[in-house]
Amino acid sequence: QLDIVTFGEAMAMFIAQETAPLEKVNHFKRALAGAETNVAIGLARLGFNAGWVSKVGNDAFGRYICHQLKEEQVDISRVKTDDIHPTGFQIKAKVKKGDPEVQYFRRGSAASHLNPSDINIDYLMSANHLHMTGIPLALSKETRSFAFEVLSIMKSAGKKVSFDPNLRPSLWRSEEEMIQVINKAACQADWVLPGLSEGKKLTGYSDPSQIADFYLKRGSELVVIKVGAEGAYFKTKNQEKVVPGYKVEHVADTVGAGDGFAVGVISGLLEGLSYEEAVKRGNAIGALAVQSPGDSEGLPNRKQLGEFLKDYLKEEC
Ligand code: KDG
Repeated sequence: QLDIVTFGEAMAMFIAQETAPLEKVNHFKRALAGAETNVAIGLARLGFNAGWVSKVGNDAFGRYICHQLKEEQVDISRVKTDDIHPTGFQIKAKVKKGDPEVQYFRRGSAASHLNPSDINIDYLMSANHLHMTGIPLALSKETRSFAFEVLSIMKSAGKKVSFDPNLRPSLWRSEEEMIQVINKAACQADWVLPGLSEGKKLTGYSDPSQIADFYLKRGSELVVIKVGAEGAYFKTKNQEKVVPGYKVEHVADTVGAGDGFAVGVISGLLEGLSYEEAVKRGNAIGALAVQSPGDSEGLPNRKQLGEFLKDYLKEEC
């Protein structure tokens, strides 16, 4: 039995160890990347049974990804090995401030060949919740069909769905297509978790309340909009609130913060926390995530989360 299932592409990631343009960097450290695997790892660290569905190549990167996920107790029993197509990878710059440059080497990867024939209904039905992001919608026609079919199967079975748009414009042919396809998925989700600039791009509104209304009117239960260091704004049919973020002394890397945020919100709601408490936990895990250079390194276990919140309360007094 799974608490949550997710799917998408994981990649080997090479993080620059020197602050320089990527073409000048000589030293990289290997880590794991993938928005959905970040969320699965974060939830597993908090004690949830999380399963991830995908394809990896029959190569060193594919074996590395599976090894890391097994170590993290993420269920990978439905991950297939593709003997023809390789595992994708990415390189990430080191920056003093702001978002680092990322270059992908993923076109035609094993994961981008995930298609509807890879769906195992029993496996999906064994999960209570689906978390998905907009990335698989961009990877290929096959992954897009896979994603929409999984979404429809889970919705028809009455399961809740969380959706993080995770806009990656470089993976799309056009902005119009990106907006149209992402919104088609987002509007079927129960919990929609965009960043503010993503929400603006997707809805055409700049006010968080109007962005939220766009999805609430189309059937979503909850919209949570990340507003960076300031925290997050959430809205439901009868409640709305800005939940302040946590102060972070040193930001090592902003990539992965949104996935940490999703871990907090999803875990909180699955545990029955109020919307506000769940968003607060999202802010806390987002704040922990930005303090480490890897995407998932900073995601806490229960003890680390408890300690962070305790220390923070002390500082506030
Ligand atoms: O959210 C973090 C992701 O951006 C990163 O892990 C890589 O999944 C990734 C992607 O496709 O950008």
